[in-house]
Amino acid sequence: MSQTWWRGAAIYQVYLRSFADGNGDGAGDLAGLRSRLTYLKELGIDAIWLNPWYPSPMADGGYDVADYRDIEPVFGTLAEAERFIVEAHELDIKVIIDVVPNHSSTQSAWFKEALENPAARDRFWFADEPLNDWQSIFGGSAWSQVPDGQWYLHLFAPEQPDFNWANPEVHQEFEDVLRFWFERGVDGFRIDSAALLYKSGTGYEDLDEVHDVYRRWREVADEYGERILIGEVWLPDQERFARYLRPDEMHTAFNFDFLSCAWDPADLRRSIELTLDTHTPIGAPPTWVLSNHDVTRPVTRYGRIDTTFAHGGALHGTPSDPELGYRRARAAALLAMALPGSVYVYQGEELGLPEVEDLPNEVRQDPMYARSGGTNPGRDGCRIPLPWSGEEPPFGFGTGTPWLPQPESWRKLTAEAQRTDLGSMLSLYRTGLGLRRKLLGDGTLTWLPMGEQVLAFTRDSGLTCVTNLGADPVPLPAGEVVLASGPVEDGLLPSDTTAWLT
Ligand code: TEU
Repeated sequence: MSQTWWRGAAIYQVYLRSFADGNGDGAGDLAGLRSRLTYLKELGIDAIWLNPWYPSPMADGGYDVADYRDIEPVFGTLAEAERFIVEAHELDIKVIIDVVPNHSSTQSAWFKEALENPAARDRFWFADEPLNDWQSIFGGSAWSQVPDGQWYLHLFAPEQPDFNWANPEVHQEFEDVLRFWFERGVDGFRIDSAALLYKSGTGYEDLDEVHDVYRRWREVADEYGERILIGEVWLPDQERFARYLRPDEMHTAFNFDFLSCAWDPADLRRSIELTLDTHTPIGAPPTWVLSNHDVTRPVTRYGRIDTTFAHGGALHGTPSDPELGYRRARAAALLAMALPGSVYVYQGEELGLPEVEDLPNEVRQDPMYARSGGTNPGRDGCRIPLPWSGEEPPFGFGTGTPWLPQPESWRKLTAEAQRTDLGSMLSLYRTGLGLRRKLLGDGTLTWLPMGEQVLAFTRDSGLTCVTNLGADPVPLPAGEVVLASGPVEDGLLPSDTTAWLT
């Protein structure tokens, strides 16, 4: 791969707990992932991003990290993680791991020390009374009290105390953590809640000081050669967003504008143009993201009347037409893959899994559900263990009972069932990612005028991508159709369909 593999990479997100279970305890693990690496190779991806794999009480699915230098025993061991990195590299697959610098776990050594010794509290935000009326992003107050009467800040769950980034010890700690994993061969970090680290009297989002942290992290990454930093930066202000991607900060950041965008030609065009306009001047490659472990699965979202992604589960359970959603998700996948920059595939997207919206409340584990008093269903519905094979749960996920129940209807969606079906979502992803490797990736695009309902552009390689978002079929431009998300007959592209032409 080229020196700058990350500029045009296809990155597959592994939510380890739900990927594949190698030891039969009902939770995914490194053994399961290692046994499925050839599946990922055949899918045609360049890199894997893993959600946090560190020891964790799992109050927030592993985003409550108790030890940044080890592996959660449910997932495996540090030695196994090292073997996994080597095996992925042997297949020419890069490994990106999650780092969580905004907050820790109440079970971390530092927080336990702070509880025992009030003189050791400066690594967190402790105070005699709540310093403000901030609400936790998961609901309820952002302040909780410890037995001796002091309060500490947690922007997320009470089990996730926020670090105090005004303390140089915190900086030192995270630079050491980055080195620890770079030395073990990881190719990059996805930085959780990256804009939230600093707090002031006025707020916590996107304070200017945060950029000093990433400048320093970039220096550390650069010491190890081609290693990358990817930011989770949810900021509507594109000028502020772009600051994180200056040449001496992060390499890329997730495109949440595109992820949240409605299935609408004008909205999508606006989002794509905004993205290109934001990234081009700073020379950072855009990213194209349709889903992740925090948001509604595209098959379900695109089948609704309101096709945007809404926070707080606002659209949960609203009617969704499964066939319409599936067709649009296929078209969206080829559109995202054809755009210049890197593309993300969240596990199960390639199988066309829907959001599971009818989970019994008693099995829900996401803290959003309990913290919101049940008004927000939380994110469990996009984190259901993957269906690999067979006719009934656990669908080859492992031998134990999966930690969240899988719908019976997923027998049609297993990787095994889709592997040999040329019309399946899996085949579309495999062919699309394969062609993308040869013809697409980084670069620019040129729009083709095909009317308001159609998004059409040509890439430097000569590949043309046409998406029809109108109700009626449209004639395709001249060229050979090399891939389409739906049936193309007599040179006509149906509604909600994408075609690639050379
Ligand atoms: O998410 C950050 C974040 O702001 C989320 O709360 C987001 O707004 C929400 O999930 C959208 O539905 C990151 C992780 O991706 C998430 O899984 C963690 O729960 C969170 O940080 C805390 O670590």
